[in-house]
Amino acid sequence: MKTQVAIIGGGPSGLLLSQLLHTRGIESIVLERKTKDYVLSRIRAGVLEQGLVRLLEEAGCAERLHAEGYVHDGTLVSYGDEMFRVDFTEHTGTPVIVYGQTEVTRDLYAAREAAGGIIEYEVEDVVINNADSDAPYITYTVGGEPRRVDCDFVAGCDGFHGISRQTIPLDVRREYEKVYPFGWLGILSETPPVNHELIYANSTRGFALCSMRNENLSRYYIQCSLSDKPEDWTDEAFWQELKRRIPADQAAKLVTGPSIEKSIAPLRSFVTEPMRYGNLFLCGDAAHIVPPTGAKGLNTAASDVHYLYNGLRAFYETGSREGIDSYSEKALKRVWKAERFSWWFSSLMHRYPHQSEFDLKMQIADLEFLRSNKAAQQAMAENYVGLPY
Ligand code: FAS
Ligand code: PHB
Repeated sequence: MKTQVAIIGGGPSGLLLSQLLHTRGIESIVLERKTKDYVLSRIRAGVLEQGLVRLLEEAGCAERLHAEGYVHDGTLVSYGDEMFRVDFTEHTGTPVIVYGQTEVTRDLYAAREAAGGIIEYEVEDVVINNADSDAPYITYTVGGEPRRVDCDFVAGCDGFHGISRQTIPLDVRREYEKVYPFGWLGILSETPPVNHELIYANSTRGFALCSMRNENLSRYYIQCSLSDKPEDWTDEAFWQELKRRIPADQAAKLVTGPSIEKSIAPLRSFVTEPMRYGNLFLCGDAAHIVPPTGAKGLNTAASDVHYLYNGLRAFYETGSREGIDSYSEKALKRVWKAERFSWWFSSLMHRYPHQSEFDLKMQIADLEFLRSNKAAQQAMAENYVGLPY
């Protein structure tokens, strides 16, 4: 097969790029390792920045998002029984939209299928050949049958465990990583959310987050040990622990119920530089990872896609290489700001082993400052709703 852009990975990055390219008549093929159902079974992000919303509108995939998504003008932050609100719209004029990544991915699959987009599922043995040439090609197998796609460009959208990043030679790649000494145990329950806005909770027992997907589907997280397994936690134990980490008045109204999904996500900050090697461009989790505290994972994948889409569009429409040549530098500038915010918010809200009494006092002082200072709230709000592309 021959195409203009070969995209490895059928998650939100790869699908959004493919759909945006399609709107400009640029051909692509998406190669996905799993089945569509498997991809849609993953429970991931829940908060969308306006930048991602605008990209989905440009891709013609925002109708359900606007019909079913929830506009959130702010968030709640608690510490012990204290709680305050950071008003995004007051400080930035911009809200966020609460709409699950699963639904974003579902909408993107539907759009690609409606447009006759080529998506190959259950691909294996994917290899990017001649990435640093003008004639890269992908070899892979489906059901043991060898396949090949010749292309102009390759978009590596295959996530943290994909092969694209590994294609960049070690003497070219520089990697930066911070692994956090805890994970997030998350559950999904068919219960009404405890509050109509998210609650980020710092407690002496560890971090907790109260989120939602709709008025009868809630998403909750508690910081847990890296040695924990989901099966170590009964639903009852989870609910009891969550109640001990959020303010008493919120715990009193928490509606509990059976979990329909329970998983543990490890937390890391990770960036690989550069995000380009010849005609291979890395997007999203293939290039960077953030702790989900600041809801930046999916949203930073979106800004990568924005830069790469516009670079490829300029190349095919005008012959200009400026956008693709500046892709890595432009994307990384915003990636590192998202890394900083995610690291800062994680440091503020979690309990770390070996924290001294002084360290804990500094956390509370930081929270009190955020509670009382307009400039501090503005800075947090600007990062949370999404810095400019
Ligand atoms: P993805 O990992 O979503 O997609 C990559 C795709 O490539 C996958 O479908 C995979 O099957 C495929 N693939 C991998 N290797 C391949 C190969 N060799 N060949 C072909 N295909 C291949 N972000 C938030 O903002 N909030 C959250 O709460 C949150 N929770 C998360 C929980 C977990 C467990 C994880 C792993 C991530 C979480 N994230 C969260 C971040 C997440 O939302 C990512 O930022 C987002 O999925 C990025 O999208 P992609 O870059 O498309 O990568
Ligand atoms: C979620 O709803 O899954 C969610 C929301 C905000 C975050 C992380 C996860 O910061």
